[in-house]
Amino acid sequence: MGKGIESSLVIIKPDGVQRRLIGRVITRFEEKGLTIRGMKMMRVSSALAGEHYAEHKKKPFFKGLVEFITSAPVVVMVIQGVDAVAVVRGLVGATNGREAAPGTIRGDHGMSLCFNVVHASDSSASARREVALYFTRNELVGVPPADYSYIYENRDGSLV
Ligand code: 3AN
Repeated sequence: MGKGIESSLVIIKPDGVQRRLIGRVITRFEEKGLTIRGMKMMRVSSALAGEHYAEHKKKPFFKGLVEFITSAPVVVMVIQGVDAVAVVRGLVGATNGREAAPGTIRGDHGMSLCFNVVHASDSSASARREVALYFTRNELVGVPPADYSYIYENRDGSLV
């Protein structure tokens, strides 16, 4: 059963930005038929990184993860579509770039577990929490793209 229209938070991490992969990553989401509802380039503060990765606070890699995500600019996006959270995770691939399937963003562009090019929300609840951490309401656009009637058929989900 699908979940209907969802938004997912995607971050092109410092490695993706420094390696000039911004355009390629955005293209994957656009080509799929997903919609970008908000996007900005920013530097993540330690406080924001701590909140974002709160579930990993006790993990041995937490400090390195916060250092990495705050080390250089990132691009954050809100990506919308029917079942967007699962669809985006599928496009992104497994956490470790060496294990991620070819054809996924991580599978095609990464060799690392920590430097894995993108972050994507792992559930609808995480997505809501993460979107609210990075974006204010007025930074998100609400106009449905003109091509929706060619991307979705009526039975695909309740369209905005
Ligand atoms: P995902 O990003 O696939 O949801 P999570 O939520 O398990 O993966 O981990 C969040 C981030 O923490 C990953 N994107 C990765 O950068 C980093 N990470 C996860 N596990 C490890 C680990 N064992 N060692 C170093 N970094 C890790």
